[in-house]
Amino acid sequence: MNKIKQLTFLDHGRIIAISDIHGELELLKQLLDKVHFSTDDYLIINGDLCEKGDNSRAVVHYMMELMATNPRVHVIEGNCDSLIDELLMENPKLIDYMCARKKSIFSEWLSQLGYEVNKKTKIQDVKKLLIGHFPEQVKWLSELPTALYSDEYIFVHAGLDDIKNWKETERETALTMQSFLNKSHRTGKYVIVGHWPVVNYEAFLPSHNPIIDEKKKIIAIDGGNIIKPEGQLNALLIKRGRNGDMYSHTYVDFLPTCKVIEDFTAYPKMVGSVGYPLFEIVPIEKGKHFTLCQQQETNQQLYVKNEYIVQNKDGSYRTKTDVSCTQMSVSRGDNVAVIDDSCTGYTLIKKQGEVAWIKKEAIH
Ligand SMILES: [Mn+2]
Repeated sequence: MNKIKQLTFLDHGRIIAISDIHGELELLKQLLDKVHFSTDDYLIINGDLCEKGDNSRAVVHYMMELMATNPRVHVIEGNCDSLIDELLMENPKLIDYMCARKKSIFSEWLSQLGYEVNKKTKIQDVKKLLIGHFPEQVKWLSELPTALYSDEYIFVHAGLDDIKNWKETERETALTMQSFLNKSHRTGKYVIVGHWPVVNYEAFLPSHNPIIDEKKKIIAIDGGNIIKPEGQLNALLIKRGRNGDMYSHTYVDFLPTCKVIEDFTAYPKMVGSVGYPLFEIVPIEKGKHFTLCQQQETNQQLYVKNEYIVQNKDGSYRTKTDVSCTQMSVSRGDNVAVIDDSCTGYTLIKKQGEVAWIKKEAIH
């Protein structure tokens, strides 16, 4: 990669890292409010401002303004933002993408101009049009660094190769590498990444909260905003101090919340989850609400909510989507977010970023 920028952080104050906003301006604003973001803070946006959500254009505009007035605000590119290069390089495949993808900065720009693309549109014409109308935005997006680094941290969207000089990681790899937490690096610094929803990593209790791996020196912060229906936009908060940095986090999401009205004690054997991309399961014992299943690739035994089990054409089984197989104890007065209240007996909830089933009576 060649777009790399060096930063120096003061040894006091706060670094806020947010990734994978995907066009959700409202969530971004809510999150900045929630953490009381001020001009004393460093703010790093770890890529994927654009695509998949409703308002990529506005997120870009908002971040451009914030950066113009605050030297402590920095943005790096994600794979979704780097699509701007396909426009500049006149890649004809981008036309197909624009035709298929309505939730995209390109579609937003073009519809603002009242211009409609079809399969026969020439990429050269679209390039000319967009550069003509949105020159600053196009330039800003195309010049975003791939990585930022300081003495202590490296910020990159997806990951780095495990090589002597991390700067020799290909840009494509840095932007698209999958499940970096299952890999390693030898930079000696903490590497902070988004891109791969943390809930995809296997866990006892499925969670969208940032994962800090002290051994590997990796912090993964993608809360699955937009990509997962129960996902969230995370803020990693790094409190700088002379005796070392302290980490905490918070998040916002769109889920409705309610109060627990009756205590519920979880069945302790119900842990884990079925998640992307390991959806194949073999039912072992059907229960009234949950079926004990064996997850094919891992041989783990999990309790899958019956409504989430579907049969493939060849007669085998899988879950219809990611789903928690965990129960969680809750107490009267707890605040929980409701993810799925449509099943029998149990409701799927999120509490402090963690996703689990509770008895319906606990909230009804
Ligand atoms: Mn990404």
